[in-house]
Amino acid sequence: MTGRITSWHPSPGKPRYVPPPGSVDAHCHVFGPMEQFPFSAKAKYLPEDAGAQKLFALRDHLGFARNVIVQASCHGTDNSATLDAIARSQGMARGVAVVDPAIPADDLAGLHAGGIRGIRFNFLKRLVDDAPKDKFLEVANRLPAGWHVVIYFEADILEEMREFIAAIPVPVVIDHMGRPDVSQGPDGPDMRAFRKLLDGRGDIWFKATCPDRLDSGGDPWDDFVQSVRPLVEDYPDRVLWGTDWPHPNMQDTIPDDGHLVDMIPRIAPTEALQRKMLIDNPMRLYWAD
Ligand code: 0GY
Repeated sequence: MTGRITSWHPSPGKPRYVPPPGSVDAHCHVFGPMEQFPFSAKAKYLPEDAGAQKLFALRDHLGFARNVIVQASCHGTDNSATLDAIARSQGMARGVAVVDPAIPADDLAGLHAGGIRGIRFNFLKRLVDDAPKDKFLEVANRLPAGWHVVIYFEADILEEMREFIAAIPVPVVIDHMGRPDVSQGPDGPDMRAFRKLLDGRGDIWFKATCPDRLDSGGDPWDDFVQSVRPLVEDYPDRVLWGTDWPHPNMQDTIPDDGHLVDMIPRIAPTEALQRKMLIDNPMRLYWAD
């Protein structure tokens, strides 16, 4: 692997859009610091440190109140950096872990005590070596009460994911809507297939995230807005939003986080929708207790 990479904006702009008080950035990560929390030997990228203090400074700068920290693949199944960030948040962060499917029940309970409320199954071949569906299902069947599963996959494998997703016994959150091709528009095949997935179960949620990953047209991400806004409007109780900071692997097209926030009213055009997406929905999933 080559040197460490920086994938986040050095000085994101102040957004014009002001999120309602109590808003949750429901998809972000921490990297390191490496000296304290070394990266996994299996990591597919080696980022510069982007720890809790930087994340909380960004949260405040953007006008958010809370974070959901998703364990990034570069830390493998060692969730220490994520747990440390949650512990430093004074109750304002919760997390999603990545675990060895053979994890003992006591360790799951320990993660719960540390603020974890879900586990993530990553199916991106460029990020992980394997994604054993049978083992994933086994651990999904013995999660602590109130937890959910987060799944990251790309649109080209959605069809082969249907049976697996149907067998998951807890709510399911799909990262970045399963990465549809947003240039197809809201009625294109990718969005239609994704809607079919949502229509099959009332407890599948999605993150309306990562225009920078999904829209090759770039900022201000008009294709993303055009494709995603109808989805947010049609499934208002199942949508989450997040910055994706520090934007793993986006070193070539680093988004300005202020601009990401300014996109919120374009995909959730009413105050009621914004409240659901930024507060009510993530609070239900991550701070139910
Ligand atoms: C994301 C997307 C990516 C990376 C990871 O765990 C990760 O390393 O999730 C990606 O490279 O597409 O959600 O942060």
